Amino acid sequence: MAQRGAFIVFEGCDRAGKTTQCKKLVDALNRKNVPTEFMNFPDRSTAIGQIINDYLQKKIHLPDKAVHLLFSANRWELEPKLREKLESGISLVVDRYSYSGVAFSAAKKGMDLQWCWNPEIGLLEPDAVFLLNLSEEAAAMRGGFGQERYENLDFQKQVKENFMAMKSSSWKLIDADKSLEDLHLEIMELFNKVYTTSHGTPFKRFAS
Ligand code: 2DT
Repeated sequence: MAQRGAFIVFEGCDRAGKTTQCKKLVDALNRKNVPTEFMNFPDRSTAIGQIINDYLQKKIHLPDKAVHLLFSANRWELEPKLREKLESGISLVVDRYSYSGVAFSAAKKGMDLQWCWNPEIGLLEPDAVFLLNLSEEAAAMRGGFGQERYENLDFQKQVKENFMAMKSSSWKLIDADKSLEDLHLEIMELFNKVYTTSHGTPFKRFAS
């Protein structure tokens, strides 16, 4: 049986360069014959993802708890796909995951962090989380916010605090305020370490 792939999640606030770095990492690994695929959450291509997309684009309104459960359901509907890919030896580089789910929902009034975690219990736990961290000043230099829900400074500050509160030993805090190439090299090094240790270890799942 093939050794399982590594499961890496990128998290961080807007404009930290997550998506660009995820894609650069996937390309570089495939060039080195490490089979790797990119995935992102929310995955807007599914039926559930389309409702999430309408919500993010402010076309519809949904109660906070209902939309939280939809984001989680979006991960659960893709869980078999993630598992199959990892089991077949493909590594996954995933742009946002449960941590965004909790950090964004818990930044809303009246939303409790533990309540937000509950639907994530049992999902696959990544081998490492790369948290791209960017100061507010550096983020402001990279241009303004877009039009989607959550794209404002106060909300993003709360989200950042929530990420910090969730940080554990498998998280790598990465200063994103550097050139694309320097950041990429740092990420490659971190990936290599995670890749060698994750091989041969069983999957972990989120516990309470
Ligand atoms: P993108 O800009 O990366 O497409 O994200 N979000 C994301 C949640 O509120 N809950 C979740 O579970 C996830 C994965 C973060 C769109 C926005 O959706 C938020 C930003």
